[in-house]
Amino acid sequence: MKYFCFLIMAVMALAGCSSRTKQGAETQAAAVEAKAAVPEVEFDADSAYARVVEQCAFGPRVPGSEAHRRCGDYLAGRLRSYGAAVTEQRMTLTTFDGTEINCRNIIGEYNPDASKRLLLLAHWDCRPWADNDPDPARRREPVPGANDGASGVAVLLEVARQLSVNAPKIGVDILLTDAEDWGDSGAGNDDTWALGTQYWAANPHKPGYRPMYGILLDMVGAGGAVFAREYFSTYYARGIVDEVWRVAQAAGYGDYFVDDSGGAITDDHIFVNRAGIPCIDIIDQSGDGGTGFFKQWHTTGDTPDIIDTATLKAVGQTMLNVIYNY
Ligand code: AHN
Ligand code: ZN
Repeated sequence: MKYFCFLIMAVMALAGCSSRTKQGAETQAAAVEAKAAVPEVEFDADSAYARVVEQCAFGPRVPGSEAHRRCGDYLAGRLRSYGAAVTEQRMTLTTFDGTEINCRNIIGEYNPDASKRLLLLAHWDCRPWADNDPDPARRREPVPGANDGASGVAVLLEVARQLSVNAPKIGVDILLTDAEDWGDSGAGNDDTWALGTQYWAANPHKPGYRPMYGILLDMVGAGGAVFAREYFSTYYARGIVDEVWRVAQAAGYGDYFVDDSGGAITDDHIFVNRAGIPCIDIIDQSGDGGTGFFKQWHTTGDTPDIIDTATLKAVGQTMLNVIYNY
């Protein structure tokens, strides 16, 4: 019996030895690198989904509405509860149709003194009209904004919760932008959209604010989402697109983060780029509805039931991997 045990141990030792010698320095280095790339922090998509439901429970967050006011308080409170240093920009903006709206951009900072920073942003307001609704009678109702609004915010709130538990090496700023969606869909005028971000770009929350780059999340929760490489993102920040898509694909989310080149989309990132901060847009261009976006885009059907936790996970985990790879 003793002899038998010894034999097994000897064989195991020899096998281990030979496999070790076979493993070249390069493979070992690759293994170490792969290990370092494994996310230390797990994005909880169920938590993110709960944040979508909570936002939608206020009703459509149309600027000026009671739902908007109450949800703004909720968002600032959430960021505070996750340990962010929260500042708010409150301003009155005039929309293309002449409406004066009380707006607020909500900013949560992590590691405020770190010079190497990342800006993560998403709009939290809802479009006042579901002008794309299949039922013409409902086109003057507001959009519930589960995907178009709440999904990006929900992912960033779960990122914030993780940041409060695992301090990142770099600084991270979460910017929840207002009045993105009160734009004129009839005119080819960029400037009617993203009013909150335009205000922020002209009045940064910190003078001389210079993050390394920004990542905008817009419509990041619908089942079957496809994140093609959006045109302006590639134009202004190709290297960042490449890196974020590489990180996503390495984590197994290549079905979402595809290598196709996408359309040119007027969104918050345009005004961040124009302010000199490279910024990409992760935006669902699955094109299901013929609009180029998800099927329920700017309809009354943009409700939490169309949100898929697998999509939230793909985007949220990619954000965490990007942050914690520094
Ligand atoms: C336009 O339709 C011009 N831009 C889409 C930006 C947007 C609307 N994102 C969410 N809702
Ligand atoms: Zn919209």
